[in-house]
Amino acid sequence: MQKRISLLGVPMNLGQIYKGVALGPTAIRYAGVLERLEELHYHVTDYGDIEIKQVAPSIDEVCRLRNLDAISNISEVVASKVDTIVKSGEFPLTLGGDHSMAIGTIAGISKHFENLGVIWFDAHADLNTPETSPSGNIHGIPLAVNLGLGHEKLNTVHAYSPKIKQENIVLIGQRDLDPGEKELIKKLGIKTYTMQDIDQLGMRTVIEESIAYLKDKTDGIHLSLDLDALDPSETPGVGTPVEGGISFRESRLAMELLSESGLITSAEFVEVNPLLDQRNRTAIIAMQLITVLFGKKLL
Ligand code: HAR
Ligand code: MN
Ligand code: MN
Ligand code: MN
Repeated sequence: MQKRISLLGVPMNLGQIYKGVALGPTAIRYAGVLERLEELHYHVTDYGDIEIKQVAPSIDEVCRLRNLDAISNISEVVASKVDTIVKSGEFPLTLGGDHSMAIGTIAGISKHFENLGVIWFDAHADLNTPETSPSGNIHGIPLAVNLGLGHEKLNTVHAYSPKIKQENIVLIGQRDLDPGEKELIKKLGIKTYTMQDIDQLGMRTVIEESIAYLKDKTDGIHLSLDLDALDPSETPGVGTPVEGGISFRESRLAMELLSESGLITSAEFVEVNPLLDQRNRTAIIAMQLITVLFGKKLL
């Protein structure tokens, strides 16, 4: 794996209702992510946090999405910054912040790839469109946006669309899918490993199959890891917890296998909200998973 890492915080909190998710990047830094990566002999440049100006809450009158213009503008800033990082040859590691940040991160990354693969590790699919979103919360739509199926103001961030192809996506960990998302997954044939699939196959097979599925047709793989993929008993500090999730041990195994594959070219760890947490547990787990992704061994 690339020995130079760029760390970037995206304290985005406009994609859902809990303000405290803006403290996610700080919480993961306080858990010691930079020091742990340096111990693994990475050269880490911390670019700090993107500035997120707090705006008065708004709902678009036509599409009912919340904070649409603000998120569109911030996504442009995130995309430019991440684009610069990819150009510099460093590994972009972004910390969130709510999952709407993936509109900007993937916009900045995918420009540099013909066929970017995406692994979406999440209790949710984040595949609502403005039409199917039950909440109007933009953290529920970023994957649809990246397929060019969101709102135009989001689809066209960084001046191109779509960002990714449906056949280059793997979903892992889903257990809370809205009707429109289920329909879209089936219609587009998106490779999906729900919790039920993980229970039946085991995480090792799920990751091996995911790698085999993406390996030959992609020229890079972005890992988008939402901490709510894990069970809320282990990562309680998330805004939309869903029972029956992936264990820390299964997640660590997934990171080990992805690390060994050498195929991951960018990653983001999102939805950490220390104000909903106990003793920063969720950020500490995020930090631990990051170190395993970057090659930390138990022995
Ligand atoms: N599917 C629901 C919605 O669209 C909830 C989405 C929750 N999303 C996240 N990101 N936490 O995965 O509102
Ligand atoms: Mn998500
Ligand atoms: Mn591309
Ligand atoms: Mn989620």
